[in-house]
Amino acid sequence: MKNKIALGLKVLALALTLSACSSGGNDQVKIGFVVKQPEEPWFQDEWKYAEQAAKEKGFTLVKIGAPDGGQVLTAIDNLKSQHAQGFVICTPDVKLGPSIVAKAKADGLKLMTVDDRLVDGSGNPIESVPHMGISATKIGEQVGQAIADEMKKRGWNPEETGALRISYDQLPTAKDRTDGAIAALTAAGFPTANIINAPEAKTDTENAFNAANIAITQNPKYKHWVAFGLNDEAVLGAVRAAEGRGFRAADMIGVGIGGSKSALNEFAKGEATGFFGSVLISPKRHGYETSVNMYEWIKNGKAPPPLTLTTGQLITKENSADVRKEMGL
Ligand code: FCA
Repeated sequence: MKNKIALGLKVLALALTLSACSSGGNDQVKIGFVVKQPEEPWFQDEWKYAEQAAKEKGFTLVKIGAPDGGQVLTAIDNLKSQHAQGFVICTPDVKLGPSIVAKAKADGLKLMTVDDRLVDGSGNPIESVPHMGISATKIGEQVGQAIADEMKKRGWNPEETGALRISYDQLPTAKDRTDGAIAALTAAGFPTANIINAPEAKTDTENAFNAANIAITQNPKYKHWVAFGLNDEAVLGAVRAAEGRGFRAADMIGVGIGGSKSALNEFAKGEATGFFGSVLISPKRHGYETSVNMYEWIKNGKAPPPLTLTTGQLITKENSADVRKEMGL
């Protein structure tokens, strides 16, 4: 009897040791994915692909929405208390750079940024933090070129056309994108004087609508409008504002950046819309690849590439399904 109990205890002890060992594998890696605007389809897609990486590699993903600086710092502490080893972040304000770097260091967490690159006190990118962003200027140029081509096709006189630059210049990638669009437009002969700056307070549709509405009201002389901004939401806001002022599909050419649900819903509408196209970028690369990079860093000590810039491709109502398929989306 005594022997049997002793054997039973031994078996139990062995079982406990084994279960502790099995959780010492991949499932102990925990990675945070913090985004500034969790309601935006782009960020939901990034999370979706980060989840895919978590499933494939067998780590735990902690998704956190942090729309302001206070919430970013709380999120980092929260990740530490959950025993995460690192996180990927798209910050609500790139100027939080030095605080985010300091906090991650104090909490012993590896840090990588996505979409929006952290800047230091002088506004220069913090190069020590690995980053994946889009090739902002190039993609902006694709937007401007698409608008110029479509204007030509419609035979619009540039002198009678106003361009809405929905701007958010405090974010370098946003400024680069809109500057790229202007460069391509003006290279195609668009008059600089007709480009109206319409600053938005936040990078969502509602704020873009308000910015565009003011700009259109203040510039009643134009017969047609074109619009560009840092993302699809900016351009959708401009398209809605133009509609409200009587500029419908035939008198508006808006080209966004993103190509996620916001753009696809617009393309799926029965009636024509001034939202002509979008430069599709890859939430898969930005969500899946950054998460795998972070995983490799934690698990195998392999640091991510210091800087990765991804490309984009123009989609319109006609070709969006095919191009998305090509991109593996
Ligand atoms: C920024 C924008 C997002 C998305 C991302 C790639 O974070 O705010 O809408 O375009 O870059």
